Amino acid sequence: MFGALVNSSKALETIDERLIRCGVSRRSFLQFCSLLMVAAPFGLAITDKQTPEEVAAGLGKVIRPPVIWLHFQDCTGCTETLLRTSHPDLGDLILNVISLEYHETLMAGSGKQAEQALAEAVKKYSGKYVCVVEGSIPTKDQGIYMKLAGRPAMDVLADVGGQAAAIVAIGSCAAWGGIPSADPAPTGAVGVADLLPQKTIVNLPGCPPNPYTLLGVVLQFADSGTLPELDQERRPKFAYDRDIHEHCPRRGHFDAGRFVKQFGDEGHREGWCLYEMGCKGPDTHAGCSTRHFNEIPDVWPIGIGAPCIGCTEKNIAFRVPMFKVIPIHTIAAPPSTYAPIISPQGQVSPIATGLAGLAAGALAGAGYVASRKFSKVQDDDSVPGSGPSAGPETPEGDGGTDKKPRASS
Ligand code: FSX
Ligand code: SF4
Ligand code: F3S
Repeated sequence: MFGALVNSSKALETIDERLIRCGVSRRSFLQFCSLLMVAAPFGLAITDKQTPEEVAAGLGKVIRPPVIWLHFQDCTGCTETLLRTSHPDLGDLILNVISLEYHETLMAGSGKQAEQALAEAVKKYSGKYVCVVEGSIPTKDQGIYMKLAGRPAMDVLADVGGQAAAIVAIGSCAAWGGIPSADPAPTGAVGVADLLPQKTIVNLPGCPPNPYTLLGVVLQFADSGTLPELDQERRPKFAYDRDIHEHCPRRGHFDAGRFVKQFGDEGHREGWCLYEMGCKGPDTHAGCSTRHFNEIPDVWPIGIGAPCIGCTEKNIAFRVPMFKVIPIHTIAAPPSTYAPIISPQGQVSPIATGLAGLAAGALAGAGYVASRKFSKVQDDDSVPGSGPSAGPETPEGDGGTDKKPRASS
């Protein structure tokens, strides 16, 4: 796309030209391509290849996409996750792959100089740039709670976002309001799509999200002018199609009934399941369980022993208390009917085996009791998605569930 729109003006160079000019090693570029392939194993034309060399060959010909990056109400964690790579040259490479025309945190200029840079970039690439928005936008009281050069953030978004070829809302704040929109939302914070519903917008929620998802989307758009397939929340399916629970390395402990009961207990030290500590993995769509952060294995919330807070889900993160236990919507068994927590690891109990059969469709025995007990939790009105319709009816006097919602701290 940018090849057609921008190259004629010789304003931008290809990724290959840039990397050669800046002396970036081939090895670093291939490493970058490998990471892109891991982040987007399917659903993106640019990574739908057999080897990193093939990805590099295609990517090298892409014109570096002009990107204008706006900051609103945020913690800058989204920018940090992009640049805090474990290898310094990788962070440098990212800034060579895209053409970052404006970014308040990274640019040297300030004041009038910065405003001038923004105006010039918008004018020069009008209709051709990708606008990345980080942070939520305050709307209460005509948006006076955040101003840039005297203009409310809402106006800046309408102007800069309005002239973009596409907008990427990076992070939960830009996607749907995030932390600033948590009750009582004093500034009336909303996400980009609430203000510019007609624009082409891709939401990349996460607090923060995986940076390679951003790069994959931007580079595919630069290459072909197309976006990956999105879900109903405008999230690219290649990164948000599965839930954390599905591929969580602790899933075996969940299935065998081994749960952390308290931070620091034996189960926590052994790496058992964090469901009873409020883990929202069963209801959270994101790729974190297989695509870790900072290119370091196990660097993600559950990998370091913290429950998933559901940061990619607008009805969970900053809405449901962090340590509150959520219902399981798929057929699964409650811990009370599984093997006790003291059972040795590596042994699958007969009950758990029976529940595997239940998942395959055999609604019988302990599994049936299990699913009925879970409906006790599902009836909790304060939990989104819960309620009588969310699961089988719970008979009175069946003992209920032994799960108690925890107070948030
Ligand atoms: Fe929000 Fe980005 Fe959370 Fe922070 O700035 S998505 S608060 S990690 O980083 O906007
Ligand atoms: Fe992993 Fe959380 Fe599911 Fe346990 S509940 S298996 S920690 S995602
Ligand atoms: Fe967020 Fe949960 Fe991943 S908290 S970073 S979606 S593990």
